[in-house]
Amino acid sequence: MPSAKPRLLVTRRLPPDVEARLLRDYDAEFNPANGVMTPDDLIARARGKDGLLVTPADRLNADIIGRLPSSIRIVASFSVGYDHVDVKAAEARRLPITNTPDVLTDATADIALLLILGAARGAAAGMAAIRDNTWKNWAPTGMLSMDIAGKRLGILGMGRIGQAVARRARVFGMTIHYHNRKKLDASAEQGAVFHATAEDLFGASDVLSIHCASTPETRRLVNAKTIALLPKGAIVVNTARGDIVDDEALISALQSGHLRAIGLDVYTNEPNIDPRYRTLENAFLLPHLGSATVETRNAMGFRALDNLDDFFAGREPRDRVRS
Ligand code: 8YV
Repeated sequence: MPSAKPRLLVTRRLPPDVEARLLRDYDAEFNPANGVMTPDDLIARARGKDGLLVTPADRLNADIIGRLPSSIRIVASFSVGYDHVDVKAAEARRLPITNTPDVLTDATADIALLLILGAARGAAAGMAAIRDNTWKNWAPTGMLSMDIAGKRLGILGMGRIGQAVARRARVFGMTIHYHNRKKLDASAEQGAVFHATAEDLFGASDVLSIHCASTPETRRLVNAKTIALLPKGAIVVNTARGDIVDDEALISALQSGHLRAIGLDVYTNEPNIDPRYRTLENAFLLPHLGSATVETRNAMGFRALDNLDDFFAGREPRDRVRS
């Protein structure tokens, strides 16, 4: 007898509580290898399914969307970012795409603060000195870094996560500047200074923290030209998407001393990052941990399932994204 539950292909293993709900409500096929599926594998396994639950590692470009079986009626992404999906191509096929906003705002903002503090306070070099046993004595002039109190934090992209970073950074005594497509109203700004262009923001940022989505407009927005606008000794932090930054320009600005330090959680071509990053002692680097807490990953999974539940119950999914 055919199952009455909607049939889902789930491209990666998910937290146990999320999988338990999935198995209760769906006829779910998991990816036993738990690696990133090749496009051909994904398309083959999607045959006979009603929906897909994917992650940012699954690049759903127009070609792959065009090759998905017609039985697939929805794609829910386990992520807030949806630059891995060609939403226009999906719309052309009337295929709804959903994401998981809100639930990872705090976790990602926390990681941005960790990067700001880690970069400003020389944490990477400090940790290396402990690990390599090269810390020989405490010195009044040793390993001096930079206070963040009193410094200007430039937030590129003042959406949910950018605003959550601003709230935290104010507590640390930073003044907030931002650039966003739209100026926020005063209650959301909380005194933050709006800059009409990214270039203006760069000129006013002792620390630049990236929180915009990756789009054709923002790709490589942080490049040799714009980095040159940052004051000498500035810090760049990225918890958004690697492709917003030009690696070559960032690394050479760090090597030349124009930048004091960087803090990165996201990279171009993850996890095969530019190997030069590993050699830079003023680079505080994390492996895409923005949303990686038990609480947040559970909430993301439940949010993705809420969207699927809505869809299969005939309701508009709450987090449907548009091109
Ligand atoms: C992870 C993210 O890529 O949600 C996003 O857009 O960038 C990250 O938090 C995601 O959680 C992995 O599924």
